[in-house]
Amino acid sequence: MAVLSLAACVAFLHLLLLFSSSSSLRLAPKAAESSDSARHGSGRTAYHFQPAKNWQNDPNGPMYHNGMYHLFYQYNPHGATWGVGNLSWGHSVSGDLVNWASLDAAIEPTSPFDANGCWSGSATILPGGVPAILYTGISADGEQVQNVAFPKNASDPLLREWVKPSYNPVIPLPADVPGDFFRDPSTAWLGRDGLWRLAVSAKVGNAVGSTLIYRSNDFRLWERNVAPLQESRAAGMVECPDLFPVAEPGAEEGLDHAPRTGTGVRHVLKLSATDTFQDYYAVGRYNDTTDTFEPEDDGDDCQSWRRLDYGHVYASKSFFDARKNRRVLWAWANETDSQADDVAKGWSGVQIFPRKVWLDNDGKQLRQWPIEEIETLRSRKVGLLGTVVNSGGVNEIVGVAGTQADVEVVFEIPALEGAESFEPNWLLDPQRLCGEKGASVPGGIGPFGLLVMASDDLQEHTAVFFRVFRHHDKYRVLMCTDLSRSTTRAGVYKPPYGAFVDMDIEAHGGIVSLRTLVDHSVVESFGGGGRTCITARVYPEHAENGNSHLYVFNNGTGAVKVAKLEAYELATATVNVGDDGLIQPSSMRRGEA
Ligand code: DQQ
Repeated sequence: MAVLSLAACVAFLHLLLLFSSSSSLRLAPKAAESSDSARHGSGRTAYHFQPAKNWQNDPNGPMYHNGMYHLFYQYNPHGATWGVGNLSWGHSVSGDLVNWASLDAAIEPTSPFDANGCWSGSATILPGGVPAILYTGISADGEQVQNVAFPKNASDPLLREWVKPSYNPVIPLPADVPGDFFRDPSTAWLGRDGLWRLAVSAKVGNAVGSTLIYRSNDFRLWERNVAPLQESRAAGMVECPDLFPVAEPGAEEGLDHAPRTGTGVRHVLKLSATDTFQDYYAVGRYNDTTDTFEPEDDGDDCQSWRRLDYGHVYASKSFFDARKNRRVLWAWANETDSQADDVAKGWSGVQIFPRKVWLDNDGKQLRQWPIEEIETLRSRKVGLLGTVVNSGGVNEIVGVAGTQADVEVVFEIPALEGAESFEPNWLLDPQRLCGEKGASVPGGIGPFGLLVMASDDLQEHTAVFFRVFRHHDKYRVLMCTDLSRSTTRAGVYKPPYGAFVDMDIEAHGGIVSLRTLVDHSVVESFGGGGRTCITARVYPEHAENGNSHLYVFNNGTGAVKVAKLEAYELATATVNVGDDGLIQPSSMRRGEA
């Protein structure tokens, strides 16, 4: 009892600290220490978002509200697997999107309209500042329906308790949609006519991946628009729709959903396709009268659109961050080891490090970049300037812990003419090309890049690299993450990942940049200034107990110059941990402290 009250006092002091600043949670990161190795066993991350234990999948309802960031997430409180009927909305809060405190689940499957699970959805800040959650409930009859929930006390800065009105579901299953194909309401937005809109995924009639629009004037009675927002007829079910406006090409600020007039305004539609388990997006025109979306350059099938990430990322969701006037993206990066491994370690699933997203200068593609708050974790720094890496060269970057690092490197190709010639059919399947031309296959210009999470003897390493090809009078840049040597452990999925970077390297003076975030089991890479992103999950055996190394390499014939390299060791963020003095209000209430 005495121990409990002491713990409660410590927790209360932390709670006071928590609110001593209106705009930021005082959850401090701590330097990477050897004692962290137990915590990081089996790939547990140091600064990517994870609950303390159990299963998580999609990010849900991210928002910035009253000086606080909220992240909800699909959570199974009863174990490390998905657990269909158990899904709840886990809930954490943060002052900086880096350090997080865990709260009680916001929504749990306790009502007839969600008795079999509370699935994905979004948050909307209503006029007057009160947030609302829209989510999919799996009803007692096993049907997917759309529900609403509101804070019990909107002036609670943590928004700890949520109320599900008894008038739910606000959108029952339509007659032409099968019971298990109607889900994932988007953030709602107000049209110029004063009506709310939301987008929701459905399979209408025969195998059509539709995104439907519903309108409402009171957030309670919703009416379906006859036309869908978009149809991906060749795709199966699509999920987790995200429609958002983007500022003019090259402008990095984000836009909220306020109605915008004029023909210049463009939107991005992101869909998650169940057939491929990938997220796709198109830049296009959203017509706010007909509530339809036309991709500008891409066809109707979302599976022919650009991918948000060419690695292992799904069910992404963005939100407008009014604090910093930017659009921020979250996404789920699932495990790639076995389910038995997940059960043994007691957890599964991480979120990508939050990314700022904006429309590139070319007006066609998004750029993505880790939010600047990551810099608060940076500690030791090492660098290179103007180092030439000759053919076959492998230069170690010494001085930062290779399991928790942020590496930014600018490569310069002195002579692009040495590039291999390109076969046009390679455009069809860059992932396969990365498999055939892995890091150990020499080329003309490249492969060159980083070896991360490398063991002393290099038996284990993950290669993130580029190859440059000559295609008629143009150059094409291929970016790959080669997992073939990432771990010696059996039973891990180790595909090659790859995509072309949509940039003119010649016009950029032969320069291409790479940024890679390394976090125990996550290797998250941004090529060409965030035009191409590849997130991989890795499970190197050597990293369980100690050193991991970092190298720059060049396995091409032509020399490559490292115009600039900055590698930072990153401290361990405070992410939903309850056993090191951090406040955890939910445990306090349950007397578990
Ligand atoms: N995950 C949720 C669904 C969504 C899917 C269930 C996407 O709402 O469609 O956990 O990963």
